[in-house]
Amino acid sequence: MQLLCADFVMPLDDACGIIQKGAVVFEETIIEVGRSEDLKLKYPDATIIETPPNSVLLPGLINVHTHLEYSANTTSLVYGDFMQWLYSVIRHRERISAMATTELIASKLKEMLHSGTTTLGAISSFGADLEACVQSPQRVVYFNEVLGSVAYVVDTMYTDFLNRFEMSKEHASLRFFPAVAVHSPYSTHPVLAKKALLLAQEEGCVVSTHFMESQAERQWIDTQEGDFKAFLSTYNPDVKPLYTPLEYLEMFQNANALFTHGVQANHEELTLLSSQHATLTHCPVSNRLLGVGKLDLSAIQRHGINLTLGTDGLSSNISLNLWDEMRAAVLMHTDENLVELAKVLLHSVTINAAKALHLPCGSLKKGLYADIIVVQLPESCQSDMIPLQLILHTHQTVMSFINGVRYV
Ligand code: MCF
Ligand code: FE
Repeated sequence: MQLLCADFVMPLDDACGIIQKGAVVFEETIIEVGRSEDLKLKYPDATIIETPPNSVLLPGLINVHTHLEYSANTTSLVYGDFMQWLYSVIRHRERISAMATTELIASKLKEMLHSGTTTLGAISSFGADLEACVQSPQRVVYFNEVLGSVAYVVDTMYTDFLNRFEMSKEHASLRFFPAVAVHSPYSTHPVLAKKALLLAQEEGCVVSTHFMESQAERQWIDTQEGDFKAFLSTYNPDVKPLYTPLEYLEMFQNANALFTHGVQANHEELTLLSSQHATLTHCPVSNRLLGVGKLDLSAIQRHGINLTLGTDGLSSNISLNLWDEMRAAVLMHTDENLVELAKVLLHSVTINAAKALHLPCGSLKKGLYADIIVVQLPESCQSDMIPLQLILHTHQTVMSFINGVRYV
């Protein structure tokens, strides 16, 4: 049994408080959270771990949306316009993904762990990230992606997806969760999407999808016109949108689903997402680099939608560090109250993310996995400013525990 003390503890449970001179007692799971003075008396046999001054204990961070197979990208892809980016992905993906070896992906996972990410959602297009994900100490929800918009490819694409899903299932554990990703409404044929969603339901796994990311996607689905027409016509000359937006969303009504981006989603779609208890994943840096606009965060909150944060892959980011992502969000959402936004963001990478992924972690609370990080503020700090100052100043953790085991 270990007793970890710090100047501040942020449990990030429903109560939202901060405990000064606090501590967490844990083995593989959390036994108790409270004032360190009280817990030292109550658990005299626990091994005490002290932390440096101005340290803050938090639940390990959860990055619900990344594409590790694109980790070798730095400067190959075209930024600033979604369609130009998509064309560049298609041009370069074979070369980029071949460079993303297990070793490279493992090194990115290690960097993520050092920055405090103890759980992640990995969108896997090819299965090339399986070994690195299985071997990493982090909890991984492994989203096997399915896509293919043309009817005649449905069988081949489903078979390939099913093979990858079955391979990932062989590694299922308390650290590794096979799951399903349906790529998007513009790229995934309804037959393919429905089969994959049925499988997710039978297997009891969570589902991820990209939805309403770009203006081009909005225009295509609403008017059958715009840049997607030319793009999709190369695969099928008389191509039409595969769904209305509501038809697409309704397919997910019985799924535990995470919808990524939603920058171009309208009131009607957000209302439906809310009624389906869906999660929205915000990827602010990716949105900026792909030129798709800025998510209306207050609309997401007004609709009561569970908000999570993702870095997306290095295909549309320069960092997989969630502190970098939260910093970007704080600086980007200029209309939001700064201090309140910082709290919202910390919830989005902890309790909200655990809820979305259906995992018993994401808060410092009795009974949950002891996935705990220690971060250090450079100097003392007024307690109501801690969430904001942490986001502004943190890059790495001082310590990271997963399942009660120390990795950093
Ligand atoms: O989230 C970003 C932007 N939107 C869509 N897809 C991707 C993103 N990052 C990587 N992708 C992948 C996606 O998984 O790019 C491919 C898919 O395999 C695009 S479709 C050829
Ligand atoms: Fe993505």
